Amino acid sequence: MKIIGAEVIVCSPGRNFVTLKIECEGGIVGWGDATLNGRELSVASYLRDHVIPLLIGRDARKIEDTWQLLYRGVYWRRGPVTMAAIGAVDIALWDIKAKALGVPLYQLFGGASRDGVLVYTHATSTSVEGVVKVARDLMAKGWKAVRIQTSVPGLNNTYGVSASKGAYEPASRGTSLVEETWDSRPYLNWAPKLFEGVRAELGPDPILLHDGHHRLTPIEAGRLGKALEPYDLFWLEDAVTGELQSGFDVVRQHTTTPLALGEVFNTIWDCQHLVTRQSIDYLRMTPSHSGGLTPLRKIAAFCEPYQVKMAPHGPSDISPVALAAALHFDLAIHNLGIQEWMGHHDDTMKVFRTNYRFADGMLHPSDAPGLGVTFDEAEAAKYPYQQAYLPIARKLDGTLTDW
Ligand code: GCO
Ligand code: MG
Repeated sequence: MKIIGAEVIVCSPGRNFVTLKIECEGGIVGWGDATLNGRELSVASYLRDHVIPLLIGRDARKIEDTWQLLYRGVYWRRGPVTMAAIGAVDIALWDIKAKALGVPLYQLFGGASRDGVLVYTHATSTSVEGVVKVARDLMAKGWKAVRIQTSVPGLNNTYGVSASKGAYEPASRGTSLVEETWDSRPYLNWAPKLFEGVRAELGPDPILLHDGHHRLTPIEAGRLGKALEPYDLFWLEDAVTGELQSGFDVVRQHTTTPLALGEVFNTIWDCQHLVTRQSIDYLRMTPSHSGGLTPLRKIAAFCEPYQVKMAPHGPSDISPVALAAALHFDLAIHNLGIQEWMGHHDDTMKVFRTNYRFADGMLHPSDAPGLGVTFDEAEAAKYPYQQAYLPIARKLDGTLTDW
């Protein structure tokens, strides 16, 4: 099964996506997601200029060997651009293999370990009352798990809260950078009050999550986790940036609130200490940004004996192709925690046609052969790429800080 063609398609149906198409002898086509929010064209070039010339003529069935070639055979390893490019190739090759065998991809990973994948989505608002209303509406639609974010009194433009009405979308089009403000003190005082108010209204049953988006120091995160313990969070995500893996040992000493981390990680080397020290509970790595399903399955197996569960990142900047890849992975592995599913813009769903099934708070990737997602190239051509950037954050005195 020789690879006879590969193409990168950059489009912007609601937001930017970089999609890889790999075509084989016999006509089977596989799809991969190479989207890296705010740096899309760098991955497109990496694929077009450096990876695709190596793929043509290779046997599409040799997924492990191709992965090793693109990772080990380059000398310059790791990093978000490299790993997003390798991830797109790997996802597309798994799509091809499953299509060639006529099975949904999860069957190649040992079959389904569960009936469906528990998913969470986002409830955001400027107030406790507002976020409670959004969460209630979501639960009425069948959601069992909801991430709660609100504005922080005293801070402008907090992470996770839309400036305009509608779903939260962090990247903004054009070249002027959106600036958020950050100060840990008002946030640390606000977050426990927020969850006290939400639990008082929603009761003990709903699964509630929260994302700190890398902004606290380890000791601040320890204080927050401790203050949130009475409100039974499923997790506190990205309390501290992940580069300092031992920082999470400090957080862990101070709280039993479960900790999640890893949406910006690319390889097992980003989480090795965190996992073996058992200083996190959920690992947020996702196939597209982590070099694909081949390494992510190994990472899941590495996490299993340490009781760390996988919980792939699934915001709108993960395309429906990578989300489907994550769902097949989630359905099959033993140590699944939860899957994020933020949903996509209507225009995105005109380009990517999915067969997901949502019921009772769970999502199923479908039983169509392969990933179960098709990409409409003619429709994609209607939405040309638009430059977009993620926001930045500054402290109240103007110092640039982690967004
Ligand atoms: C999440 C994430 C996203 C990121 C986004 C950046 O938990 O869903 O934190 O909202 O900010 O993926 O591109
Ligand atoms: Mg996050």
